[in-house]
Amino acid sequence: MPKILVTRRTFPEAAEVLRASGAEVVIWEDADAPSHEDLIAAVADIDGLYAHITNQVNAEVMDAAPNLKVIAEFGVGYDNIEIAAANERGIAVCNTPGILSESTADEAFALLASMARRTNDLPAMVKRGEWGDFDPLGYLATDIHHKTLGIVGMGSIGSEMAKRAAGFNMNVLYYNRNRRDEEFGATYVDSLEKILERSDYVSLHNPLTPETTNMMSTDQFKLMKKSAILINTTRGPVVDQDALYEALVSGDIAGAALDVTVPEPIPADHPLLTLDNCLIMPHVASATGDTRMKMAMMSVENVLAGVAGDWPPYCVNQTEIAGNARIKS
Ligand code: 8YV
Repeated sequence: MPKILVTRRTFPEAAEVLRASGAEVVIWEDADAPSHEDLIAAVADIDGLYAHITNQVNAEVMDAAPNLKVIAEFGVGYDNIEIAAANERGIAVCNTPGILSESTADEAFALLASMARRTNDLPAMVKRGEWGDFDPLGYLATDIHHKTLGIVGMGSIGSEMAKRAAGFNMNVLYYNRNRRDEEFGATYVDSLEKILERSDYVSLHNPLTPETTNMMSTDQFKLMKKSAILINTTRGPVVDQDALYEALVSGDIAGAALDVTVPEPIPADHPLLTLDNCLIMPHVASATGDTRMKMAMMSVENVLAGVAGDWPPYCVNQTEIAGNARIKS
């Protein structure tokens, strides 16, 4: 009987499908995620790991799990998994692509709209009883329509962002490693620098890799318009937060909305939280009931296929491990 560890609580429907497979299923139900040491102890005899962003699944974890055939990440980003170590060991790594793109773009666009139309700071002012007499020059916001949105990373989520922006009559630019066949009305720009210079809003949708770590730092903020707003729904380390704080305080850019930070959760005394022109959400772009349920079911599909010795449907390293895959041995 294969054994599966799920590192966070999950939907009852997902747990039921896992258990109905006949596998032994251990679900980490604690309020806190397992520590690295807890994880190492818990993986000793597992065949499948249903993992979450809360844990780094590195070579040490993999070596503590000699039977591990498959790691199914709950999410499209799998930067918390040491993919080179998984490849070396023939462990299949899977994710949940596609199904969360629209929800994530919905949130990214909501952040853009909130910063533009000041639903971030003005309601707090009203609650403080500071709503003064009508003033034609008071509480001015920034338009969304006919402004330029720069999308960095035109994958599935970036494409959904472009579609939303088109509905708001925005001009949309995108920068991507390769020009896309389908552009959703957006115009390709061949460098990060150019898109930063031209955009009123910059929305990040590229994955976190060694190359994109601190991709947005002092030099990049200086290239942006002083009126520009940054939206980050990808991964915290893509933005150099100290440089962002400086840029927001000095006026190099006008505002930022972050769904992701370093670390997560961001400490309550973090300098970014003192700024009115910075909106921070607790990494919830995919967090709608419907989407999280789909992600859970896709993770279940992945982990069950792997422990049964089949290629999981959303395996990201099938080519890399084709010669040494544990699921086939
Ligand atoms: C998840 C995400 O909520 O898919 C991703 O990459 O960031 C989110 O959808 C997160 O990974 C939690 O595991």
